[in-house]
Order: sequence, then structure tokens, then C-alpha cells
Amino acid sequence: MTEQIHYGACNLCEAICGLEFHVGDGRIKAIRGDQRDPLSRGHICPKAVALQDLHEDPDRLRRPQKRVGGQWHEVGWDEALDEVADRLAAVARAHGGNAVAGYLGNPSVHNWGIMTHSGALFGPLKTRSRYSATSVDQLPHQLVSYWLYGHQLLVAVPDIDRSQFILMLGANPMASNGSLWTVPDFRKRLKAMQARGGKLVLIDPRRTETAEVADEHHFIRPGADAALLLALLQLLFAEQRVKPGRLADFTDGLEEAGRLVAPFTPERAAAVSGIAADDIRRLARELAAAPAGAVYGRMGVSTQAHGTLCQWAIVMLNIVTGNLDREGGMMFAHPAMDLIKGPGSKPGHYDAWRSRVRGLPEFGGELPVAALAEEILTPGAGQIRALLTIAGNPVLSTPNGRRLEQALGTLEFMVAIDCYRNETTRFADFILPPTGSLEHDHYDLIFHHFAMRNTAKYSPPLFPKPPGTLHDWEIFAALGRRLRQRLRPHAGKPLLRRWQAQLRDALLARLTPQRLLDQALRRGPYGKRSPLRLSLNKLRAAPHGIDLGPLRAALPRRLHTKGRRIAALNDALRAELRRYDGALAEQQARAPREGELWLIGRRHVRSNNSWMHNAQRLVKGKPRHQLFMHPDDLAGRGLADGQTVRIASRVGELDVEVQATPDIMRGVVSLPHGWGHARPGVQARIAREHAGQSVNDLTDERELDRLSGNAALNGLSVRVAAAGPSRAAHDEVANNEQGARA
Ligand SMILES: Nc1nc2c(c(=O)[nH]1)N[C@H]1C(S)=C(S)[C@@H](COP(=O)(O)OP(=O)(O)OC[C@H]3O[C@@H](n4cnc5c(=O)[nH]c(N)nc54)[C@H](O)[C@@H]3O)O[C@H]1N2
Ligand SMILES: Nc1nc2c(c(=O)[nH]1)N[C@H]1C(S)=C(S)[C@@H](COP(=O)(O)OP(=O)(O)OC[C@H]3O[C@@H](n4cnc5c(=O)[nH]c(N)nc54)[C@H](O)[C@@H]3O)O[C@H]1N2
Ligand code: SF4
Ligand SMILES: [Mo]
Repeated sequence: MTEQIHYGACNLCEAICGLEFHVGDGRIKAIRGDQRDPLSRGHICPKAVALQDLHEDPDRLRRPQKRVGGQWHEVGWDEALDEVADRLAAVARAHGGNAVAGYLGNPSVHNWGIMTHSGALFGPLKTRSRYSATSVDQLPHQLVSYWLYGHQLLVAVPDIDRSQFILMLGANPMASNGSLWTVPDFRKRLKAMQARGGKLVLIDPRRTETAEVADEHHFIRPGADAALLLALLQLLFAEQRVKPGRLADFTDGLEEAGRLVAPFTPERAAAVSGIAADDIRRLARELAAAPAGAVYGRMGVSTQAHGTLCQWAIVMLNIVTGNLDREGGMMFAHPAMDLIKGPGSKPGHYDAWRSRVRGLPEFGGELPVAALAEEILTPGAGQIRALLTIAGNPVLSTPNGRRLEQALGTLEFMVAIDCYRNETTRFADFILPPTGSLEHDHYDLIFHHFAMRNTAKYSPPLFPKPPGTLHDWEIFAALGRRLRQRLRPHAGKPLLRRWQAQLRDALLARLTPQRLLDQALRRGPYGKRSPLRLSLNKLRAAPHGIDLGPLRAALPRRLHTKGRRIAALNDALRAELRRYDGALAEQQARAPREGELWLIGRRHVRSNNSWMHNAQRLVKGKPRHQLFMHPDDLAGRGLADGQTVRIASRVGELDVEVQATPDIMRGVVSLPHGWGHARPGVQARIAREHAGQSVNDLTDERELDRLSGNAALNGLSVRVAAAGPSRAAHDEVANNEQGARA
């Protein structure tokens, strides 16, 4: 038997690790890290090996599925695509385009065909009812980047290989492998920084895997980060430590920002965060003194009540310390296929329209997904009647999943483009499964924008496309073509415009991701105008990837604002700062409610959102979906480690096993998301044996970051009691909430 070695990259998370596949007899024999990958340098995590399990999983769908009543049938592609197009077009014709909604889940940003061809599908639908996982994730980052730098993708990342100080909030790269920060092998890079005398300070309500390797860790009361960050800013201004350096030449509003943060003293921050005022002072001074440092915050400070304010304050801290765009500070990547400067660049827009029921602002053409259920359930013009989900599982991943389930049950029509019959797609009338990730090629379109080093890599498919299957982008193109025929989106326009539009559509339909990549590479910063002359062929000839060097200065050139200036403030931010002053005063005055706990989430390196629990090698061993709780909080309620407890919020309650741990702050409990596979109709044999409960049956669709509409998944008020038959705990919370709102 001859064994062959193929090279590629992992597309499961944002780290884009280089992989080495050992293949023999048409099967994978081993998956290892590619030592010669210039970005990941051999690093992988246990999920990479599970790519084989996904590939071979008998539960993974390979043919279109049609549901008739409670029964699923395999059907042919033409039949499925024709009927899906008929049904979607019928809803759009009868009720308008907005009656057809779309939801794009997380793997769509890891699948380049979905990125290049989603326009082919959504173009003819002309719907404003667009949702994605963005609004349960990084929306505040994008909004702040759009406001300050003029482009939603201009997100700076810690230049860890040259840094001396990182202040990190609400991120756990030891488990997540980095987010909005492509940093494969975080641990090794951190160790190198520490060996240079550098320091990592972590702020997190849980003593996480990252806290274990940090130099300093502070517990923080969930949701109190804005107070802490604004106090750090206040101190830098008050102690005259503001030194933006060259950034001052192209930044507007710094002085005014100094005035607006003046009320946020360390004493106020200490009162709500649990971090001592003296520690806050010391942190501000250390940050200011570091020769090169970075402030970085992720999920824990995005998916909370003040997500946008937190991300704004983080950017401002990096600006006033002169660390933005400085080596060893927070820097911007220059990817080979550049979605910021390239053609078709989408800088973003905000509040150009609002959601119908609650009036939540759109961002970049998408509405907050916390509003999806009510938009389906509330009658009236524009009510959503059909839904298209792509690579997503919003029942498990968006707040109040039970209400969304209820809503999905009322739809006239639903179609899912997904490889599994999961907690969401089981509601669909059709599931259209794409090829698996080893059956198509890959180029990471998104995460090179957030990488701590500039590299480029093309991964050819490991296995040929099986006969009778379609890639995601082919499904998009085929469905888009059928929708255009049925909806004739250019009808009514003047003849010339119609021809132009039809020509453009026809060209688009013929473009493959490969051609788009090749063109973008040639036109891009390392293309025909540079000595590298990068093209798809050049990438094909370099199976380990091409190193494009460390991050380099980008400002003000790369800014997308008028006059290439950073706008530190706008009216929305000014108003938010004033409002937060009041909110903080209220919070300081409010006595803690008896028995109240704050719920946060967590991630584990062997799990990936909701969809990798069907791999035996990832779920084996002791369960990882217990509720973490401090021993004192358990004792105070007469509860014991390992028992089943009932946890209740305004929207629901569930019973879970509790695990006592001193590694969580008192008053805080933690439950990971993405579990809850016992729901009927889910086809995932192994995942069902490790079902767990869905934390999003507790999270609240009303709890949002006000500015962005991002879900406040962390810092939710809950109660925990012994599990019993009664629903008393739930009713009590519901009553309290009503009282608080009345
Ligand atoms: N409480 C709480 N909730 C959270 C979070 C949290 O921290 N706490 N995290 C949030 C975050 S950051 C995110 S990103 C979301 C994720 O939420 P979602 O994106 O809604 O859900 P996933 O679990 O990523 O589900 C991905 C689906 O895509 C399918 N899939 C995988 N690869 C492909 C592919 O190549 N093509 C297609 N068509 N389908 C594919 C899988 O089968 C799976 O069904 O969850 C969010 N929800
Ligand atoms: N293994 C694995 N890797 C993943 C994923 C996965 O599911 N599994 N998902 C991927 C995705 S989609 C994403 S978006 C990234 C997320 O990547 P990260 O943001 O790095 O990962 P999280 O584990 O969500 O880290 C959030 C941290 O915030 C803390 N936290 C909660 N509330 C607060 C708060 O109010 N304040 C502060 N300061 N901290 C708080 C939590 O305790 C947690 O440690 O990970 C990606 N990588
Ligand atoms: S860290 Fe793990 S899941 Fe993420 S890209 Fe690397 S191997 Fe894949
Ligand atoms: Mo995410």
C-alpha cells in the first residue's frame, strides 16, 4: 500500500492551521500539523483530526432531503431545486421579498464558495430580512470599525510576536484558538512573549485555560467591562498619559473623548466590577508604560449589554497609548485577496432601516437575529413566511431558542443548505447538503484579514467530488438561476439597464470561486504590480502556503473614512456614553437581588459551536456540558457538586448537572452553548448520546447591546435551585422581571 501526503488548511476555526493528510487506499490514515505552514508552523488542535470523522460520518447528509409530514425522503437535485425555487418565489410574489428571510451561520465565513456566491442566491430575492451569526458574535467590532475607520473589516489584532504587554478581556484563545485574531499556536507565541519579559493580563469571570498561562488574572463581574475600560481611559487622560504619537495627525475627537470619559472613575468601576481601584490604576500605568502593548477583547465583551461601548473603549485605549498600528501593538493585516481595498468592498452601513416589530437597526444589510422569531410570529405586512438557512443552527445558537423553534413551526416554507439534520434544519421542508470540506478546495477569504502574520494558502480538495453532489456555491448558483427565472428581478427597469443587469447576472453565474480568487490575487497587493506576482497558479505551486511577512504599518493609508481620518466619536457614541453614565449610577445604587446569579458561556477545545458533537473522539471522556458554579454558591443553596440543578431565567428553565469549581467567580455560573441534541428529529447518533442542554433556552432575546442589537448572551440574570417537579423558580424570576419592568 502506498501512502500519499497531501497538504491543506483546516477551515473549522479562525486559526487556519496547515494540515498534512496521509492518505492510502482512498482513506485518511492520519492528519498532522504541517510544520512548513508559515502561519501555523505545525500547530493543530484535536478538532483537525475530527475532519476525518465529519468526512466519514454516516449521519452526514449527501443527497437532497424532502420532508413530507414527519417523513424524510431522498430526492434528486433537479426536483429539489425546482420545488425550492417555486416555493420561495411563490412566497416572495404573494407577500413581497421581505417575507423570505435568510440566516447565514458561522461555517459560511469559513467556506469561500459561500462567501463568493451568496450574492448569486440573495440577489434575486431582494429581501431585507437577512440575519446571520454576526449578531450573536462580533457585530460590535464591525460597527466600531465602520464608525472609526470607515470599514467593517478593518479590525486590528495584537501583534503578539513583537508585543510586550497584552491586556485581554473576555477571550479564551487557549480554547478558541483565537477569534478576530488568527493566531495559531497562541501558547507558543505567548511563551515567547513572556520569555522577552512581556506580560499577559486577563480579565474574565472564570479562571480559564488562558488564565492558567497568563501572568495576571482578574475576575470581573459579567457585564462590568465597560466601566473598567472607561476608567482606564479616564485615568490615562487624567494622569496626562495620553500619547497617541503619529495617530494624532489623523485622529479627530480625542480631546472631546477625554471630556466624555471624565465621569468614569476607577472607584465607580471598582464598585460594579469587583476589581480594586488600585489595581485599575496600576493597570492603566502599566499599559501606558509598555513599549509596545495591545488591548484586545472578544466574545465576553462583545456579547454583553455594553458590547459596542466595550469595543469602542478598547480601540480608544489602543489609540491614546499610541499602540494602534505600531509594531507589537494592535496592527492591521494586508491579505493577498483584499476585501477592504479590492473591488466589491463592503464598508458597511448602519440604521439605514429597522426591524419591523422592535425597530432594531440593520448593520451592513443584516438585522439582529434576536428579532428573527418575532418577525416570523408577528402578523402584518412584511411578516416572514419563508426561511432559508445556510450553515447555521439558530435554534441552539441564538437567544430564546425555544421561541424560535415555535416560530419555525409556523413557517409556510423552509429550506436549509446544511450537511446535517440538526435542531434547526429538522424544521425545513428541504435540506440541500453540500459537499464536505475535504471534497472541495479552500482559500480563506475572511480570516487573513485578522491574522497576526500575512500569509496565503490554497488548499486543493483532498478527495474528488462524489458523483451526484454539489458544492455550496453550485447550489447557490443553481438556486439563484431558478429564482431569477421565476422572479425576474430586473423587470420594470429601462431596457438598457435590464440588459446590463442580465449580462452581469449571467457573468456572475459563470464565475467560479477559483476565477474570482485568481483575479483578486493578480489585482491585489502582492499581484501583478509587486515582485511576487501572486496568482492562483503561484499558490498551487506552494502547497505549504506563502509567507508574506509580519504585519506592517497601514495607517492612515488603509482608512476608509473621508479624508482618511479616524473619527473617535459620533453622535451615537456620545449619546451612549452619557446614557452609560446614568446606567452605571443606577447599577451602583441597586442592591443585589436575593439569590441572583450571572450566567456566562464557555468554549472547549474539543467542541465547535453546535455541530461537532457527533465525532466520537471529540465527545469521549467525561461530559463537558455541566453548569460550573462556585462551591460557596452551591453551599449557600444547600446544593451538592454533581447533583442535577434547575436553572431559570425570564424565558425558560432547564435541568443540568452542576460541577463545583473555585475557578469561577462567586455569583457567576457558566454553561457552554451548542448542546441540547435530545430534541426530536435530530439525526446525529453520537451527539444524541451526549445531548446536554441548550444554554440558549435560557438566554433572552430582549437582552441586547443597545447600539448594535448584538445579543447579550453573557451576564444574564438567572436563579439556580435543586431540580424538582415544580416550576416555582421560573415563575419567581418571571414575576421579578415583570416587577422590574413595571
Ligand atoms: N449562549 C451562547 N450562544 C452562542 C455563543 C455563545 O458563546 N454563547 N456563540 C455564538 C457564536 S460566536 C456563533 S459563531 C454562533 C454559531 O451559530 P450558528 O452558526 O448558527 O451554528 P453552528 O453551530 O456553527 O452550526 C453550523 C451548521 O453549519 C453546518 N455546516 C458546517 N459546515 C458547512 C458547510 O461547509 N456548508 C454548509 N452549508 N453547512 C455547513 C453544520 O452542519 C451546522 O449545522 O453561536 C452563537 N451562539
Ligand atoms: N474549540 C472551539 N474553538 C472555537 C469555537 C468553539 O466553539 N470551540 N468557536 C469559534 C467561534 S465561532 C468564536 S466566535 C470564537 C470565540 O473565541 P473567544 O472569544 O476567545 O472564546 P470564548 O470561549 O467565547 O471566550 C469568551 C470569554 O469571555 C468570558 N466572559 C463571559 N462574560 C464576560 C464578561 O462579562 N466580561 C469578561 N471580561 N469576560 C467574560 C468567558 O468566561 C470566556 O472565557 O471561538 C472560535 N473557536
Ligand atoms: S485550531 Fe484546530 S480547529 Fe482551529 S484551524 Fe487549527 S486545527 Fe482547525
Ligand atoms: Mo463565532
